[in-house]
Amino acid sequence: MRKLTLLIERNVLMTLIILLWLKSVIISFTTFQLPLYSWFDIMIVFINPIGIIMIMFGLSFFWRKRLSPLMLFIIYLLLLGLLYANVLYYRFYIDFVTVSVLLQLNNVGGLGPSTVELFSPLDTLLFVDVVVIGYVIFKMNRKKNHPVVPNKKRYAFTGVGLLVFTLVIALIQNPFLLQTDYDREELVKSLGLYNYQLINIANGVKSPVMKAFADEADVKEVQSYIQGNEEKDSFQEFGIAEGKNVVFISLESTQNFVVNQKVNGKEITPFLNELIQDSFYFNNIYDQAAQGKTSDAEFMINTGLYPLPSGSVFVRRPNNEFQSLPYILREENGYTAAAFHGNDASFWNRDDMYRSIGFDTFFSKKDYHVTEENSVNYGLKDIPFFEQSMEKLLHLSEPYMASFLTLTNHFPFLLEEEDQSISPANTSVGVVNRYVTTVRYEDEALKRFFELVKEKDMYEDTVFVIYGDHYGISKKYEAGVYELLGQEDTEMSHLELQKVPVIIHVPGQEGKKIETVGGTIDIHATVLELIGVRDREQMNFSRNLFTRDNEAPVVFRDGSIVTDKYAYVNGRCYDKHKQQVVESNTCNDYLETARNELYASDQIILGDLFRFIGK
Ligand code: GP9
Ligand code: MN
Repeated sequence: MRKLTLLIERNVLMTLIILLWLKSVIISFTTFQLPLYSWFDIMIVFINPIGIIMIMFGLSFFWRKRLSPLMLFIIYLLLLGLLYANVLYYRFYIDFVTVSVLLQLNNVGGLGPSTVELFSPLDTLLFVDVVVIGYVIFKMNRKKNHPVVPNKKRYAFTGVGLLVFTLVIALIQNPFLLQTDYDREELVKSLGLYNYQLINIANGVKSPVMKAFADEADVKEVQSYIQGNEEKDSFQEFGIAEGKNVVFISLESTQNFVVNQKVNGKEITPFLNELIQDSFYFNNIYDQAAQGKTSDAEFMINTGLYPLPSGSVFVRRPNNEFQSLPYILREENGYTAAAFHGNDASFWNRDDMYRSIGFDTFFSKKDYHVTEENSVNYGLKDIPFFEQSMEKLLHLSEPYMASFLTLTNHFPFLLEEEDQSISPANTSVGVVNRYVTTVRYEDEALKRFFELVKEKDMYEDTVFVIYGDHYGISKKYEAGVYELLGQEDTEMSHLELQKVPVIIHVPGQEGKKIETVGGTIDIHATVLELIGVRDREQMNFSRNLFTRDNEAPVVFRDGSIVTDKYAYVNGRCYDKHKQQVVESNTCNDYLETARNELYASDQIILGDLFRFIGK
């Protein structure tokens, strides 16, 4: 032991560099699922943390002749803390921490009830050395034992050299790396976690000034990427919902696999299954929400823009001008707009953002009678939520657009036994087993809502747009879904699970299953066309699902895409039907569309470009 402490004392800088490097590499291979397909990729992961780690430690001695072991230790702890924060975050979201996510924690309550579940006993291994090193450093500090710093020039040269080397190699491998910095997995693979965090901080600093520098010329540039100005195709259903009230219902965490799926011989969603018989049922719609979860889905539907690469637009840009559904419908057809939600008004910053989106009224938790008995998990249970909403709905001035957010089917999917009308599934994953019961509860709530709407004679004049807001079962728990469905866990079956149901029910219309491939963002244009609104000068990326070209890629926020035939995910191009990796050139055009659209959408949001052309 004495020998070890002496050894550390003499080589304290080297020891800390090696320890942090080792930990970073081990975590990169064991916790992060990086797209590593060759020995070269693996070698890069070994090399990329060293330069930046050296530079970070080097900060401690540039203004001193002797090393401050305490300072080194503090830097070590901070970097280790950052690494561990990413481990925990990644376990749940399969994503890396961004500055925006940290800033919005108070809007969304952090990881909530799930945090404890994210710890693993093995994590202690990451910290055992801290005790030993801490002890040595404490002793060194007391004895004022400050070793001389290494040759600063040589040290800086090596550190910066390794950093530049890492960057050059990364750019040779992927010339679009910095342009597509929303692809965090690719960034972390190529540059390492710490360099990724630096880029992230730089973006955090850059984005507030983008608004100040934006002008009308940006509008022209952005418009050149937009398909919305193209000639619109005619289709039979155009305008069938003209003048009708439009009710949007966001189904919390509801994935398409539950539709028509049985568990122990019982349908999970009997009401939805019946409803889709008389509705337009879009069964190939992918969840495009990003870190803003429900709020991202709301944002896409209301504006036809993509979510931001990090954080939620609701939190980051609540005071922008938007060309959103409430404004468009008010201007074109004199609609009013109201939002209904049984959670706090400030969650996801909705109270501010709903004003910018153009809602006239927002009924939130404070407008409902919420007790311990009628709430669970995040707030009011869906059945009392719909029941109590009816009075409010009845008093809206028509035609209206009403937006309901359900809540009960939220992770970790808690529900008292008396509310469970289907038994939990019996897979090896508890989260999935419970999910079945909360989805069924949500289905019962929908059924109740339709009963009430019919009772109050509001059914005939209304169009119902019902959609799953985003996935509910994260990758971490997906094994349970594969058990339930009897499927294998492959890249393509994971992609398939990213589908959410989209159901548009127009009373009196015959049902139709529409298999076009699309995404949540397309709900915006689809609804407008059904209401008969077109020929507006528009600046968004939504495509009408009735006429959508299957060749147009559905773009995910990390830059991956899917079409009816191909998918580009995790750095590889797939033929979906053959379930095979194909030549990556096959996906190039789609990826270019993705880059252009994501870039233009970010410009619109971060530059607040609608202020130049009006709502
Ligand atoms: C809560 C609702 C659900 O208000 O937004 O939470 P989310 O799915 O966004 O985490
Ligand atoms: Mn949600």
